[in-house]
Amino acid sequence: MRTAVVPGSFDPVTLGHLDVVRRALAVADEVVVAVGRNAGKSPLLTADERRDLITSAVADIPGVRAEIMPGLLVDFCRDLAHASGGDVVIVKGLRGGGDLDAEAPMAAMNRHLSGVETVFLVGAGHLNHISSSMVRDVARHGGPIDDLVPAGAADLVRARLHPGGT
Ligand code: COD
Repeated sequence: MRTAVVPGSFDPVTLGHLDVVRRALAVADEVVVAVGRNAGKSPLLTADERRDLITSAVADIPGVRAEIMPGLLVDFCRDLAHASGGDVVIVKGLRGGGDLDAEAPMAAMNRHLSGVETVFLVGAGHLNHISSSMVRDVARHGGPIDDLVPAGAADLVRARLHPGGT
């Protein structure tokens, strides 16, 4: 059994993230979407909210589930490997060179810490412009985000950014 861990902040999860999650099944028997904390970011949504949005979005994809990752990604991977008795690989999406510059040191550090490898999937061209930060920014200024995120996410982001409904 091979498990792919797809980690991220997912604040909120986007259609770009979900494309990578689906495609991760090409390299693993099951996929665990790990909702983590990026030390450089202050999340808009709670970890429970971010996990629940993903759980709803992947409900129709067998072999995919979402969990909160409380600490280091490598510790999360090690615990999963112990629980399943199988192999774990990290899977991430790359939208372009900027992502590679950011992701390569993380992949090297995770391999250094634990030996776990990271597999990169090239982002789908029509989704490469989507990021959680841009979704939040568009919504903050009242723009439409419904075709960038899965059902339920847009309403939650808008409610959090505009509690009075304005
Ligand atoms: N198409 C394809 N891929 C995409 C798209 C898209 N449209 N949008 C985003 N992605 C990819 C990103 O390249 C990234 O790989 C991934 O999706 C997640 O993106 P975000 O923005 O949701 O998440 P990040 O980058 O903030 O997540 C960082 C982590 C939480 C994974 C990282 O900080 C982490 O591992 N934290 C746990 C603590 C830890 O282990 N730290 C040491 C790391 S070396």
